[in-house]
Amino acid sequence: MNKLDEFLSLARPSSVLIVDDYLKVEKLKERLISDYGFLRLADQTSIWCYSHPQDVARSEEATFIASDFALGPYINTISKFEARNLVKELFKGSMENKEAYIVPYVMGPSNSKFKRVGITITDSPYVVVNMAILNKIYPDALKNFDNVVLGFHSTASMDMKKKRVIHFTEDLEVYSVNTNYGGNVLTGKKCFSLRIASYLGKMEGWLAEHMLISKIINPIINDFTFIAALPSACGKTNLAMLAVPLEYADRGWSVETVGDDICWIFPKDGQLRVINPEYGFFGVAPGTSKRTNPHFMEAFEAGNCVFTNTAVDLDKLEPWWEGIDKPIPRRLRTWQNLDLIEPNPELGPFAHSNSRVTVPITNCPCLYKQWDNPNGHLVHAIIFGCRRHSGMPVVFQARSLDEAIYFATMLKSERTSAQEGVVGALRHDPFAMRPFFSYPIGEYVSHWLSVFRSLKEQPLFFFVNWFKKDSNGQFVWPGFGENIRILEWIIKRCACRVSARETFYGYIPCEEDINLPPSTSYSQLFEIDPEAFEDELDENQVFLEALGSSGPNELLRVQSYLKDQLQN
Ligand code: OXD
Ligand code: MN
Repeated sequence: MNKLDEFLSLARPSSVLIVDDYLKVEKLKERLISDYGFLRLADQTSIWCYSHPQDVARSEEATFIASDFALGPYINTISKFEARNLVKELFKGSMENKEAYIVPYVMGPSNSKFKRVGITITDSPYVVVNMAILNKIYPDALKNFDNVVLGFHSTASMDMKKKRVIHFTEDLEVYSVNTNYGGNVLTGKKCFSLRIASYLGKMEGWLAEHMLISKIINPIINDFTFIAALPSACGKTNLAMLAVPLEYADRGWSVETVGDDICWIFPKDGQLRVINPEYGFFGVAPGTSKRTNPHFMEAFEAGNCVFTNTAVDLDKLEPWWEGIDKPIPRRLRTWQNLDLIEPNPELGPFAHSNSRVTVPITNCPCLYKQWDNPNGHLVHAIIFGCRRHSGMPVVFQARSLDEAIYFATMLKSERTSAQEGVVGALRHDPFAMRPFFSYPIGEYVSHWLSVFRSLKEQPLFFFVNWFKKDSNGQFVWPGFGENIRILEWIIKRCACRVSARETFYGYIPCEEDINLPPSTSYSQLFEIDPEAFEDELDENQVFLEALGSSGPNELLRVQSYLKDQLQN
């Protein structure tokens, strides 16, 4: 018996449908409307859905890696034996009286040697409809199960206390149960593309990262490619599809998107090639507007989207959320399916702060034409970003590979609503991968160092923070389209067009080399309190020690160099 049959005899669905074409997906979309009370929106191709009120974000506490070894900080481990027993218990009869859907799919361009394939079995039509946007249906995956990543998902009883997402990295299997939230259940996404793929990358010499991929068309370096890691809900999608201000557009600048969330990185002939394994976006809705991300708004208008936990304007049958820059609708359905007439704004928010839009990548008006080039894209710059009101300048460049890896490991960011828990608290988020590590962080850092040391051409490393505030709590940087000014400096550094000012934490722009908007103050953007930095180094020391024996010595060396420099 193969693994799929074994699973089916455990979960016991009443019937099984192989979803090997998009017509079947359309029928399931119909079912979401007829059986689940979701809405078809005015464009006729997009739908609106809502969720269980406690199933609105990724659940880090419920996510596990099955391993017989302790894997260190940020990884919940469960022994393989216990995990197998738990899977049996949680999935036993979980699909009774339900239909099971088998979805074969490919990640990455199907004609690329970098591609990987997966099969997901689920009892949730919502999952199928979303996966058909984010992944490409690929019936060939069913021919041979070798090296195929298998995802097993059941909404079961939706008992939130029994929510689990369990990964067997060596066996290429993921089990997700008692949840229907995208990041927990779209097994091609975080589970496969990050957790399983980064484990495979470690074994095979490549990297799977929580990064966007974008091109900048510009007069300095033709076809410039950068990849950028930012924690969840910190602006990856906005940066990936940045709309440049007129002043830049008139001078031939634009940003074109390759991917907004996941990047697979392959060293090849001494260079770095990257692909986006996904076929769509799963972006945060609140705050998105014609002003903040006009390209994403245009992508929604192209249809075939799934809006989850937004509000709906019932007169226009259009989605609505806080920050959309449209008045609160007269007749509104809230994210929890409550209909209100002329709602009192104080009763809001009406959309959940982590409400999402699932969008086909081909809807993106600024999609790079050869986004799915089977050979991938050559990387010029790597950016790490975070959300911090203090302690990090708006941009700096790392002075060396070791320092870059040190600062990436020590990345910290304020918590957002993309994960369950209290929003705003500063927490370590190494490489913006904290929720997605599947093997010890120290080994992960060593793997990065070994991949980058093998290169003949090194990309440059930069760190950005669009969220720095002044002493009155006001943002010091306007963000969004204006971020192109920072990217311009990054390109100039990559092209060796400008020198830089060295500080105790790295290189920052010389005032005359960066085109700052008139409303900003150079010193506010770049100044960091040396005493606070020193405290942070002490705290980093504790973090490094927690990595234990797997923490590479390079990080300790950078740590003591930074400390000496400060003291001198
Ligand atoms: C996402 C996330 O959905 O990081 O991309 O949570
Ligand atoms: Mn993400």
